[in-house]
Amino acid sequence: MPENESYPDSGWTKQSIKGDINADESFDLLDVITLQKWLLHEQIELADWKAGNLVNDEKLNIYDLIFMKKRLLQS
Ligand SMILES: [Ca+2]
Repeated sequence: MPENESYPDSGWTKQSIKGDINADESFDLLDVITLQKWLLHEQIELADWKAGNLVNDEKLNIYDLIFMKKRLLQS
């Protein structure tokens, strides 16, 4: 197998997945729930808030949550 076809399992530069704010390496409903809770000022920490910054404005807010929900529904 050519080297560039080996699947990124180990040894690849870790990049944050868009929307993966709890940094568990997948974007799913849990991330939406986490952001929602965070927006409601619950005492939770976002592991990677920048991953949730889907509307690129350097802020994390309700618009990102809406985007995130849309993305989830499309996947
Ligand atoms: Ca996640």
